[in-house]
Amino acid sequence: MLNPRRDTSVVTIERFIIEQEELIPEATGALSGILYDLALAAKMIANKVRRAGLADILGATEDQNVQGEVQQKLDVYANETIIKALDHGGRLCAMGSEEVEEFIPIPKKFKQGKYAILFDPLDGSSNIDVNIPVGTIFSIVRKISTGPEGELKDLLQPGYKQVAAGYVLYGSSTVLVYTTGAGVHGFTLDPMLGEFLLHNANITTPETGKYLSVNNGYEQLWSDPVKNLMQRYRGLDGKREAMNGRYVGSFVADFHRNLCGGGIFAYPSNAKSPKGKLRLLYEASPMAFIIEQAGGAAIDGTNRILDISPTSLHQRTPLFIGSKQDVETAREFLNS
Ligand code: FDP
Repeated sequence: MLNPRRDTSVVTIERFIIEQEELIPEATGALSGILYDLALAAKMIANKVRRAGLADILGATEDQNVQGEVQQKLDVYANETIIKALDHGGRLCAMGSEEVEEFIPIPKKFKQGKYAILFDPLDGSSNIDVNIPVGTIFSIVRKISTGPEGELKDLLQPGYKQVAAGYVLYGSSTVLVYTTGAGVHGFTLDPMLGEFLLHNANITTPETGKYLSVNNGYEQLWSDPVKNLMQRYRGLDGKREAMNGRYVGSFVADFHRNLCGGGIFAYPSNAKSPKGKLRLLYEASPMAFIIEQAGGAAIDGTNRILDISPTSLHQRTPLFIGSKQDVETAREFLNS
């Protein structure tokens, strides 16, 4: 039987964005424009990722990124593609990339806009060479500085100020999921048409779920409360059914599976990484906006991720994100 939404979907991302924009009388189209540009960049990156084993784009460059990690060639390609897709439209005043140490200004030759964007161009990139899904994450905020050009403070805003956030998963198909604060919507790239088609409007995540995504390799470095929490999730204290362990090691892939099936992704602090690994502005905050819109929750162990005021572009945060009840369990264990 045909699934009328999926099998005959003629709702392209462009049409969907326009229809959403029409619901907001004061909208100028600038945010819609940024989302189109991101969809274009995503198609270009997807095209490159698909050809990764064929063209000379696998492997590392000679450089390290700001986190001291070796940069993959595709990291660099994805970063440049997003910057070039977005810098000239007159809609943005500043950009921040997980791959770039400093804030990225809009070149003077282009008009300045009223939004700022932060993005992780290719998350999970240590997986690229072995054909495991990777992703792009983005977060859009309003300009708050009053001068003619964007400033660092435009990027350093708490997550509850986001006007849009989303991710692209380059997996068995390419999926783009975003929110502008009115639900979470998912699109799949039809590679023959070159269009993102709506496959799931108003995605919600289960209240509690079956998937547990955590890197158990850090167990000996965890605090006792974190160890006890993981015992609970694994059903070892007899108080809940064991969750299924699933850890791709690509945050976007782990997040997407858990958004759809329910459960929790955790990257706790550990003795070697007291702030965990994930970046507040490029990873945790946008995904927190999405999960809350889908009915889930995200905390750093104690605080709601969206309430944290960032002090630097690349700051890290511990993260517990997913189904509401499973995140609540984390809060109980880590604050008792
Ligand atoms: P990567 O370093 O491959 O870019 O934050 C980046 C990230 O991947 C996440 O996508 C992933 O969830 C995490 O790191 C994996 O870290 P561990 O190897 O420490 O588990």
